[in-house]
Amino acid sequence: MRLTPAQLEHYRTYGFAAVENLFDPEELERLRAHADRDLATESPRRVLEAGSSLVRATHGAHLATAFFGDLVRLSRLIDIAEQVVGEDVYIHQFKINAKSALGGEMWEWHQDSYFWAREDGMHGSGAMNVVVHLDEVTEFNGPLMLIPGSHRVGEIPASDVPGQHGGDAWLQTVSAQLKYTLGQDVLRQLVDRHGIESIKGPAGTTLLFDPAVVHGSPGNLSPYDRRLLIMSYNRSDNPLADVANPRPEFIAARDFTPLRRLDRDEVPNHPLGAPPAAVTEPGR
Ligand SMILES: O=C(O)CCC(=O)C(=O)O
Repeated sequence: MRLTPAQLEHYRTYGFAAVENLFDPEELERLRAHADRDLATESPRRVLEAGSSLVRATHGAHLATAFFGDLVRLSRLIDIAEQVVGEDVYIHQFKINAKSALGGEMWEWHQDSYFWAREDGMHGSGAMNVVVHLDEVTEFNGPLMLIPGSHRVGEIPASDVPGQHGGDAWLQTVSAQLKYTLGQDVLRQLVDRHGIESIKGPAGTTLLFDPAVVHGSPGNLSPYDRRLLIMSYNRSDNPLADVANPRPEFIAARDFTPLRRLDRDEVPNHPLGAPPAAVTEPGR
């Protein structure tokens, strides 16, 4: 599957593009079942909302489960990723964000690329995010919000909350109080110029976005969950540099081997089976 020239043009101009019908209803059902299984499984990859037993997210499910390991290798995804970034790709990050009903917390405004440069040593611009919404998204359950065109501004200075290093320090890069966020003045200038777009739509709504696009999302005050998957592809020839305190492999993969496409472009029908294996650190 390839993007149309209009979709590609939209992506280059605004930093994001919607893709319709990437998954059919049965495939979406499988995605939800396996996402729920991963979210329900205790593991070092799983993060809770601060001071709560609600699950915020899991990371690196593609390393821990055959289902998600195969999902990222679907031709339809690799075709699009290669079309956009122009080369062989691997998965830098894989997140399942739960944004639970009545308590899923916000994501502050940020650029993913800012985190990836500082925390992971990713310096080129060879990456692309694929977001698949597993639930209907409305203005009430915490939609993703983007500042269109902000990827063309480049790296935008962010506040740096002084943090610890090693151990659990990576949690600061995925919690509701993010390590690097944009200040009000900078945001105001950006929004004055570019506006804000919020992504709403039925379950299955799929969005591609450039990791340099400024984005965030409010908390979920509705009685409906807003689960989503984010698969971050990066060019295999844009590997991470060494950094002093690398984040765990399940947050920032260091195996840059190009992904091989699955033989069939079908969402795998693996039984839910046993819970996913624990990912141990370092490596896999
Ligand atoms: O789940 C969301 O609403 C936003 C997620 C996000 O910004 C991120 O994972 O970097």
